[in-house]
Amino acid sequence: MRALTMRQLGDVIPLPVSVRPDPSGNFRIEPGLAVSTVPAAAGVAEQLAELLRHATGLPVPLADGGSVRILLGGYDKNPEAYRLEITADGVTLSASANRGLFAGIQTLRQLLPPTGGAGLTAEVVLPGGTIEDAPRFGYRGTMLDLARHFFRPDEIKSYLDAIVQFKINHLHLHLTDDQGWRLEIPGWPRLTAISGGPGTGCDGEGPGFFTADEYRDLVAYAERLFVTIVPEIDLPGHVNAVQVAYPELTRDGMPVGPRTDAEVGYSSLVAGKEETYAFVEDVLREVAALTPGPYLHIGGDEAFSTPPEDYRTFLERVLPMVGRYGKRVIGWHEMAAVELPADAIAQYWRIEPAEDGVARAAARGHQVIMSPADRVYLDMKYEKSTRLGLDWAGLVGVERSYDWDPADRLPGVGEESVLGVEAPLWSETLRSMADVQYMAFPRLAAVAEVGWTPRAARDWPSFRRRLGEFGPRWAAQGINFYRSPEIDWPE
Ligand code: TNX
Repeated sequence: MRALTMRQLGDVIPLPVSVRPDPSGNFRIEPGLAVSTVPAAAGVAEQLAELLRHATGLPVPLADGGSVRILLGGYDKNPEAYRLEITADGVTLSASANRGLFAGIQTLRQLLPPTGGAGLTAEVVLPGGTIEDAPRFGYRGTMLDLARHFFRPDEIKSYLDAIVQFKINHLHLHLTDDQGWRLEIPGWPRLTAISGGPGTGCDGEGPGFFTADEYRDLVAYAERLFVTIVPEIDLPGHVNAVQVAYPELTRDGMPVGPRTDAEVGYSSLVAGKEETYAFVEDVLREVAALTPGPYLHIGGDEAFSTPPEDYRTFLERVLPMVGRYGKRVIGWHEMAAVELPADAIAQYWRIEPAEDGVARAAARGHQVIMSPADRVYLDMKYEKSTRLGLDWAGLVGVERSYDWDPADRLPGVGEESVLGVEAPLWSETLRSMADVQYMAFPRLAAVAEVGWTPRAARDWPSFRRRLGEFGPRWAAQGINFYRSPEIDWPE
């Protein structure tokens, strides 16, 4: 048997809060490896066993007395916190909640060799020592734009599998926009029959939609990975697809044609029409009923063709609906121009600090999700020559997406006001999951560390080195990541 490369205990993304290596505690994986658990953690224990089977080629049953021990309870109040201890006789993972165990499993996974199926032809050794870890921010997200290009549920599941490795715990789905409507709504069948059908999306190349059952199934899959789905219905602008399907929702009731270009800001629901609110209420009620997570995102961005007075009137009617259906509202930061419900969250995407109500909202106690486009928009090109993506917020290399901080980005919005970070991926130029992977990786790994690791513990040289080591892992997983020249990728 030959020794496989053994990882260093701290070679993990995001970097854990505390890493204490102990070389005397290196643990050699041997035939007979088993995972012991308590019944309340059997689900995550099986997820870990499956990863170990894949990495080692061993059968790895769940069994009492197994050398990989999963303990639940009494560790830390933060449900995502965990402790991982590796000694010569085994591995002990503890957390107060299953989601903490799941986070710990993602760490342990990165300490296994990058390629799967090593079997007994190679020796697998885990580095000894103790990791204690907890997130800086509770919300660490990414967004997929399904309106400009639809991705099927199985594709999104594979994307979820890829992002949870970095402890990303929210997936925001941009379900509606001028070019398409991607979720079936009872009573409004033409939304999806017409605006989810053939020829929708940018260049007409992104057709498709979820039935309610498909959406429910996707949300349940995400829940097993401790990811909260955040559905977005973009209002009152970005609604051409609605008006194509239901012309009675235009200002003059006249039909409008479908749009497959990438313009923004030309469409709007009509604040002065009762039909508008009947429609919006049906949609929000249905989306809230289908979504177990706490959030409902109502867009609110780039409503350039909605007069400011109408924008206010519209939101004053619609914001309370979200609360009535039991959800906490999120909107793009433009929403902060109006009086918000106490628990409302603003998602900040601007590229320059500007006084547009976000700091005022923070002063009144609102929380903010940080998504500054010049740092975390995954649809920005890495460099001029990047084939995919846009460049209106500048070029966003890997270091640029890493080397910033959510708590000092906007004066008046400090650590206590920041709920977390989210990296949106708009899909005007994307045509496949391979395109999504190329734009997301490696930058999403950088954003994940920005959201998880304490600021004082982060630095680019360390991240850059750890990221390089991730290359073979992505390659083994078949992920089409961008081999940025900023990183030394091992062969
Ligand atoms: C701005 S950022 C938009 C989207 C575009 C994106 C392209 C925001 C809330 N709205 O409509 O897809 O730029 O980068």
